[in-house]
Amino acid sequence: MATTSLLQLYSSPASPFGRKILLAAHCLGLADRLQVIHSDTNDPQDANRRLNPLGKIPTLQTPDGVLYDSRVILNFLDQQAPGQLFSLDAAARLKTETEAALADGIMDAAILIVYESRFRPETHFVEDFVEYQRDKIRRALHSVEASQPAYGRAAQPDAGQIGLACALDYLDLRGQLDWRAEAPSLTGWMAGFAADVPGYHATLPPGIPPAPWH
Ligand SMILES: N[C@@H](CCC(=O)N[C@@H](CS)C(=O)NCC(=O)O)C(=O)O
Repeated sequence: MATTSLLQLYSSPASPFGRKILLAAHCLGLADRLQVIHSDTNDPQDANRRLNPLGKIPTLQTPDGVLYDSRVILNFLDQQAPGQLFSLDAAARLKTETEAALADGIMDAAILIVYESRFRPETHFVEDFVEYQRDKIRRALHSVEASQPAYGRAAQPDAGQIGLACALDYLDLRGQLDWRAEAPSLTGWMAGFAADVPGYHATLPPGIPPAPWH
């Protein structure tokens, strides 16, 4: 690693984007360099808001400055150990970045569904908006299912695979929809990922309902 200093990761245990960073750090053998600082994105006094004007998590404080969002932080981690999160081959890297963007899109839509009930009074809940977000998740899952996924990178998942595992577990945590019904092949994929990938169990969000792989 270019720096041996401690890096402060502002996140929360339920955040799928924050988990993505923790899981990537585990896979790269960098987890002991991360000091996780619990952040409450709703708290106006939260320290994260002084670092990241958007008030979103994850945010990473490095000796050279503050990094956000999770894609940028993944790039930073990749620079410490090039070739695993993203291929060294330019075309293969773009493919992985696109897969990672798809997983991020699932998480974005899933979070908007949660916020619909968290920030609006029940009488103003807009079911059409929630369904619009659910459709994004369904289409994304169908596109992954069409690729006949099978996990086969042992302890070295790429950024797209790390994102997908975090997205599926977040759907289980919050129950926005049943991804197994949309993409049945992903149950075998998750079992393989969970068995092989270091840090999978250690980074599971608290309160996630049981599944055969955890
Ligand atoms: N594009 C951002 C998305 C991060 C994000 O939406 N994080 C959520 C928590 S999982 C958050 O900070 N929400 C609070 C807010 O939107 O103000 C990333 O990749 O880091």
